[in-house]
Amino acid sequence: MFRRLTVALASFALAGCVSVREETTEIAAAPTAQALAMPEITIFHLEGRRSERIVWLMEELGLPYTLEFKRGDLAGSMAAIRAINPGMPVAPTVKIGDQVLVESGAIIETIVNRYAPGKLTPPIASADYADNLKWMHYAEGSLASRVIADYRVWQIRPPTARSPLVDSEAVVQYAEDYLGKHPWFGGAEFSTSDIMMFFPLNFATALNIVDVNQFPNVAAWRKKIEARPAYQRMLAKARPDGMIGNLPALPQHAPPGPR
Ligand SMILES: N[C@@H](CCC(=O)N[C@@H](CS)C(=O)NCC(=O)O)C(=O)O
Repeated sequence: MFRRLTVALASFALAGCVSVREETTEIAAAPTAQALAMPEITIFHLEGRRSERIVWLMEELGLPYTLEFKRGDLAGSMAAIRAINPGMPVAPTVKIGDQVLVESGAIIETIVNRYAPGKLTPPIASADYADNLKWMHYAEGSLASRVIADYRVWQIRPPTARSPLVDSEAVVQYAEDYLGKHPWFGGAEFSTSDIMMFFPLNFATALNIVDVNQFPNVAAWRKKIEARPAYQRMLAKARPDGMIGNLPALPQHAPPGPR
């Protein structure tokens, strides 16, 4: 399906003055997607960990799923993950029909694009669409990777100076700045990137990797998330006893000066 787009192109005439030429280009418009029939979806879960993203997504979409975990027993839940996915035993591991998947971002995109097309996703031609996709990838690619690396290093050797490279504070600050101008990570509306961003932002602040007080926009966004009925349903089902197996927080450290 195509729509015609008229593009105004500036071109320089030989005389040196600027003229405007009209060109017509054909661009593919988003096809009207039809939801596919959904096979059984089983979420192999660890309480309080990234597999909550998929439970939360299914609650937001109102889609059915089976949740597999051993309540209050992270090692037992992990054994079930290892049994189904010995090569990459991580949470989430999700079985969609016969296919076993890892990587929460890929799982979320697969479920939305196949079984709930257009839901929790900004319109494809909008700037919000690209922002949503950016934060979907940023959550693991830039944010989680850096805060987890800093957490591990700082447990052994607390920071004394800001890194000249992009560090934990910088990756959270970038999110903070965006939330100063937009209500959600997908721009105007709650979208899939909010689900992706919640875990690493929470990890960064709850474990003192960054100082929560420096990021008021993130704190306000977090309150809006926690008020969502689907988030609360997720907590009731996926974390019925609250957070278990807490990792130790870092000692509160003053941010060691500017970069
Ligand atoms: N990038 C992956 C990360 C998955 C991941 O590392 N999950 C953690 C729990 S939050 C895990 O299973 N860790 C077990 C391990 O590293 O051995 C995703 O987004 O799904």
